[in-house]
Amino acid sequence: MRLPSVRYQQHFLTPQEADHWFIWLQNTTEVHWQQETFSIFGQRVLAPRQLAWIGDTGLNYRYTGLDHEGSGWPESLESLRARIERTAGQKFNFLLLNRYKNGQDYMGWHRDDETGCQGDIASLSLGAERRFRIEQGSAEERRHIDLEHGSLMIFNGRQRHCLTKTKRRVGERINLTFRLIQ
Ligand SMILES: O=C(O)CCC(=O)C(=O)O
Repeated sequence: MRLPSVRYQQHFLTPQEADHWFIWLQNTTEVHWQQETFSIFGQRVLAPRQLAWIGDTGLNYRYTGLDHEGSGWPESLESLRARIERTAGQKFNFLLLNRYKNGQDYMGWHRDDETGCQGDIASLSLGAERRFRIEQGSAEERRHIDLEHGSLMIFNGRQRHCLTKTKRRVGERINLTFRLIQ
């Protein structure tokens, strides 16, 4: 598989660490899950997943017309953030978390190219394995990676990408994307 703009580390976390973070994220009161709505052909529809975010205090990541303001990082996530920064070779000041309850939850094709987005995105996967697709240059040049529990993928968010639906019976998945916002 030729994936020049994507670095994938299958066993970034040990199975024990991956289980720990998955359970922690499902239960902690430090992460505030919500289901956003977005506009499609003039109508508000519920996003097919749950979302939460964490960011440096005062930082606002605005996308799909909505503000996402940071109010500081929980102490418990600091060592994970530092480890991911070391692996990626860059700083991260914002974290978006997506929670897919089963194979019918997904994220459609999009680019993370809002003004202020810098560097690469580091994406940590927990829970059910799901298929991520990314375009490389042109729409015809698509690649996919099946993102495993405890894996880390570092990619260029300006390239169109998505997380596809699946008819397979899969359980919950939580994805953390570490970002650098100006
Ligand atoms: O859940 C995933 O792996 C995809 C996340 C994604 O595409 C994004 O956050 O921009």
